[in-house]
Amino acid sequence: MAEFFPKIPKIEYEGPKSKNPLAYKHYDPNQKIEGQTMRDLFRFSVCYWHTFRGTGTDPFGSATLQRPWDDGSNSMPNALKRVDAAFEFISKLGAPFYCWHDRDVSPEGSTHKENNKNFDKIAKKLKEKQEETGIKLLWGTANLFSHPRYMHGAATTCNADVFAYAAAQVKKALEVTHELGGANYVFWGGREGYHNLYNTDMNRELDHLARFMHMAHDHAKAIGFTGTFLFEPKPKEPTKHQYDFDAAACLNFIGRNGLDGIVKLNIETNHATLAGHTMMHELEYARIHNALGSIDANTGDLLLGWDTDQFPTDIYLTTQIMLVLLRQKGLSPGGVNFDAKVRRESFEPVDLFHAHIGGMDTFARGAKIAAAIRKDGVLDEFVKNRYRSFDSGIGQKIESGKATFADCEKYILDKGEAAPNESGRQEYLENLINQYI
Ligand code: XUL
Ligand code: CO
Repeated sequence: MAEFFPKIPKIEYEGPKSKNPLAYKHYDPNQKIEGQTMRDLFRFSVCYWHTFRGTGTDPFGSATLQRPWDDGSNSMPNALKRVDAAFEFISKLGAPFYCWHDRDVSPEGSTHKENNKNFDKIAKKLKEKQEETGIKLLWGTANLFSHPRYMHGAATTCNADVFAYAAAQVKKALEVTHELGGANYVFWGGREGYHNLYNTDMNRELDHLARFMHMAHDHAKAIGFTGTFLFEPKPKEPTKHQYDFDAAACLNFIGRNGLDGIVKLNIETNHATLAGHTMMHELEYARIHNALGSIDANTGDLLLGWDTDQFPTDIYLTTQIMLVLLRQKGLSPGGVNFDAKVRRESFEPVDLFHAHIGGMDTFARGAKIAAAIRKDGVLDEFVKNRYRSFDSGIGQKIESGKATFADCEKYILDKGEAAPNESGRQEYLENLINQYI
């Protein structure tokens, strides 16, 4: 069979001195970081939607991206051919995983019966290609936002038939994810939110969303799917008030609806910054709640302020991400999925390689830097020391739940004034991190 990327060789690790743009300078899949190979630590994944369905359209202009294998149609032969192009790309890149929405890989039919028939045929081909190349499915998900039927949302729609349609769609997406050995299943809210409370019963909508997730979990149990469910926070776009605003909102929803331990989080960088947080904040917030499942690796542009989904190239960012990920020894069964797209001006197929190579190298560098910081123990030591007043005396009594307000009052009345504060040394610590970058 003719190749889709004929001029591109298999991308290899050549080390930091290499000048070859089509080689890894830092991502060496066999190199170990804190006892784990980079391959296992990152579990890099290529997303099907941006990389194989992106066209370069924006609200002002039409498609720009050259994808010679794709005739732009919604036909099955085109979808099947795209699978070959996708697996050639992912194999040459050397990424171990990929992920999809149902409609990225499989054309929408005129009935749900036809959807399922198309999906079965595509799934068969995906399975063959997975077996042939060893590439695995990191997660599957369903597109519950593009079709006009989902204008009011899917699980949070006001139309019960649309809820039922979404349930049928997720049932099938779960079954295909399971059939393809998917390690996780993602819920991103899509249109699960609202624009105006004049027409919205928020309580009812949130109840329906919880019901939907429980129904998905019940079906997973019925078919033997044991992968992790992941909820992906995003504060805005497409609705004004998304119910999955940030990690804290998602965790509140999970806890309030009996989904603890069933649903974890898939944290995306650009969504974190749109919510007014840093990625490091969102990751640590999820981690301390034992809910950091996977990440969508990308970055936004703070000067633009929408979901630009750019590839990550900032070493400070990936250092901060890796400082958190190394605390929990990586993400498995989750991974680092490039939910990112090349700019519409980067229209040649080779740009897809530059983008992913850059993202993987930036993560590898961040991991090396984070591991060096952790090895010296400077940050951990500083933080531990900062809270030492809680290791004994009144602090220990407070932490262990043995102190009452009355105990605190007596302690302070006896003492007269609190012990003096110490400097937080933020600038000193920022300088210290710079020494490792
Ligand atoms: C949208 C987004 C989605 C999810 C999967 O902003 O990030 O692509 O990752 O539905
Ligand atoms: Co995402």
